[in-house]
Amino acid sequence: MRFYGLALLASAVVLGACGGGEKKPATDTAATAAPAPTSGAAAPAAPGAVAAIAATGATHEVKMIGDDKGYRFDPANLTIKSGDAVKFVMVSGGPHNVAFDPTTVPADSKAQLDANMSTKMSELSSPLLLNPNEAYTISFGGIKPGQYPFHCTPHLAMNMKGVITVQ
Ligand SMILES: [Cu+2]
Repeated sequence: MRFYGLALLASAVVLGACGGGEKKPATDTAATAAPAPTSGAAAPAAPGAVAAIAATGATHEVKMIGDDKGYRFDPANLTIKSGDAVKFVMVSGGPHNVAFDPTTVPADSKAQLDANMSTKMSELSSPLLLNPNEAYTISFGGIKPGQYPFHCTPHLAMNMKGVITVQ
């Protein structure tokens, strides 16, 4: 939202100053480059592509911890509503990440969850968080009710895992 606001402001300034902006927002360029749809109704998505859906509800925090008691997510099990977000915060003992096993994620929400993860190492797998207070937030917008088991890739063998239940 903030980016759109800034982009609009910047465009207005450019237009006002030069009377004809030469720089188009990246979204315009992408839209122009995309193949023209036949319907002309909604903005077209590439075949098979799923757009991220932003969270609209509460943000739940999960700590990523590694200390003399072991490696763990805290809480490891949490129940959220579809549309909430989960913010994973690196506390100690990193690197940690959050990864969903593509074989255990409910099939009808797999593509949406993958789209909602902004940067990734691979499908359904967040980048590594190295430093304390680094965070990675996942929107559960558009995610259907079900159980979403997750784990930390570097510490999977140390049982660093949990389950998000979406109601
Ligand atoms: Cu870990």
